[in-house]
Amino acid sequence: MDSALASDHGAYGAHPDGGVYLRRTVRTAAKILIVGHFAVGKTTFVGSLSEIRPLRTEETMTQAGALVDDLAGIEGKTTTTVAMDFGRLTLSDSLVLYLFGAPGQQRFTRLWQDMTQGALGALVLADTRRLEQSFDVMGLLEEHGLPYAVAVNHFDGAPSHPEEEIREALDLLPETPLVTCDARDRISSTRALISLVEYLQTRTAAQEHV
Ligand SMILES: Nc1nc2c(ncn2[C@@H]2O[C@H](COP(=O)(O)OP(=O)(O)O)[C@@H](O)[C@H]2O)c(=O)[nH]1
Ligand SMILES: [Mg+2]
Repeated sequence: MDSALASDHGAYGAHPDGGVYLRRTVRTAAKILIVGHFAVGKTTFVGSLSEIRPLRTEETMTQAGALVDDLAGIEGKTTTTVAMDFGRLTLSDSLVLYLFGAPGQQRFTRLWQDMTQGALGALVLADTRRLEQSFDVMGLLEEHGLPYAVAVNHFDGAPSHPEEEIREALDLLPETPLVTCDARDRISSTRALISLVEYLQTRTAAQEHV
């Protein structure tokens, strides 16, 4: 053992199994889900934000998949997420987010059992051209008791509605944050995630005062 390590152990009184390293990195890691229907921009969002090369599990859509996935209006898309996207974003000195992008199609319901384990909350991406397609994913989050914020991912040519109309169409609770973003833009996507994290922090603080 070198002298620096030896003195660290002395200073922190830590077991020489590495616990000392955890104490010195005062970081909270939070697991956050990025969810939404087919082609809403999940892979793009995680890719824009991740500081590590995002792990993607995509495969070329098969004919069989094409029959199931609704391709109306998005004919150019030839791949779809079959499992999940994974990325990491350091939001501040004390907070690291692990991002799990996951499909909302009903046939992936089982994946949700695993994916929601340990997750703090979710960002639901929505598209104003197909708002009703967000209900499945919001329903799944509610079933799993996971708090969420909604980010409307703005696509070119998609109608923009007043916030109140979108809230009403999605039947959002008054406290559920609703923001807009461009999943291709890192700053815009980071802002959307910050709204979710702030919401989660407010909820935690409120629960601690009950
Ligand atoms: N115009 C526009 N296109 C986007 C945006 N986000 C994603 N896209 C495109 O929409 C398509 C579907 O996005 P993708 O991230 O693969 O969706 P996913 O199925 O939810 O992972 C891709 O061709 C993206 O380049 C956006 O904010 N604006
Ligand atoms: Mg994807």
